[in-house]
Amino acid sequence: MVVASPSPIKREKLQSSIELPIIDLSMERSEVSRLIVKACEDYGFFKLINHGVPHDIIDALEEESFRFFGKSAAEKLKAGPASPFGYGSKNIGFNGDVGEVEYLLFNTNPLSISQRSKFISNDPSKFSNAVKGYIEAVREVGCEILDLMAEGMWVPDTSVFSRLIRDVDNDSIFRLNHYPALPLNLNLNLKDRDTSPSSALGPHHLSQRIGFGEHSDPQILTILRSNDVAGLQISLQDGLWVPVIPDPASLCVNVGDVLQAMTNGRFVSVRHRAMVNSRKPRLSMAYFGAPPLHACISPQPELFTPHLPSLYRSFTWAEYKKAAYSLRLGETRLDLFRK
Ligand code: GA4
Repeated sequence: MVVASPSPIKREKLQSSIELPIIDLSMERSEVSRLIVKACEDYGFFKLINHGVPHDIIDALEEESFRFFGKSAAEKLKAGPASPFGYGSKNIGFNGDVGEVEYLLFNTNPLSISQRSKFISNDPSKFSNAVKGYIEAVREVGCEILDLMAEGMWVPDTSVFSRLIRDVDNDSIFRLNHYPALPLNLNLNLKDRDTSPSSALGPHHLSQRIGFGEHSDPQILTILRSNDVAGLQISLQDGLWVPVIPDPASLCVNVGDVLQAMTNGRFVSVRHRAMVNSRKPRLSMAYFGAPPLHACISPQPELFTPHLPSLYRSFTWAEYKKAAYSLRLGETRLDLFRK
């Protein structure tokens, strides 16, 4: 295994927090689909309200998750290693990426809980029912959003995207992330010292620690719910990181690489990362809707224009997933599939 060397401290541009575009699922359907398309073109991210996932389902899973992450390290390790499914701590993927995060990663199809749930919870069926209930509800929301996207882009086959995650062989996964509260990093790196008169930071400064490094999500669509602790940041332009205001009542939806390819680049799979909060632990639950391994991914011909012919070659999800796992977290892997 490759061991990562600590990344150099870079001076980064950080913008004040933004409110993502808000999509209210209870609004009129054509308006919702129009707004979703706009958000996916402009930001690759949006905030979903009135999503219909019952609060008791979310609360049950949050409670079970905190109970697990509150256990001793030795107890939690019994639910590991993450290969890739199971409990993992600090290691992300297999190529040396690390972050201040611990997590449980599950295959949703079939749900890969049963063998491990006895190590995860003292009441294993309570834990697996909480995960099952949440995944079922959130998958329905995911299918609805994908149909609305197709409608909003006037793609005649409106289930062209949702069909992939409804497929009996879909490869969707689910992740519970726990970012423990950690003090700020004291950066004393003289080489990186900013001595310019405009620097308000002085000879050294305090910076937040990285929980999950910058990356794009490989799948079709990600649906993320987090507690009321800030941490998610998105990269809107090169080098500019924008913190997203946390909202536990909403779901945060983002476009994955496969959807960027299928929309011929009209939707953007935006790079994001998670920072650690210095005072409160952050808990996020992420559903990654993915096609079956054998599914052939190609840009939708309806989305070609004379100025924008097909940008990506056809590939299978198995091929793409293999590429993702063979590269580092922050790699822009979709470029390898450009024509
Ligand atoms: C990013 C999105 C999901 O969390 C994930 C991650 C996966 C992992 O943590 O094992 C990957 C990462 C994610 C992208 C590139 C590869 C695979 C780590 C990594 C270096 C579960 C996924 O599907 O892709």
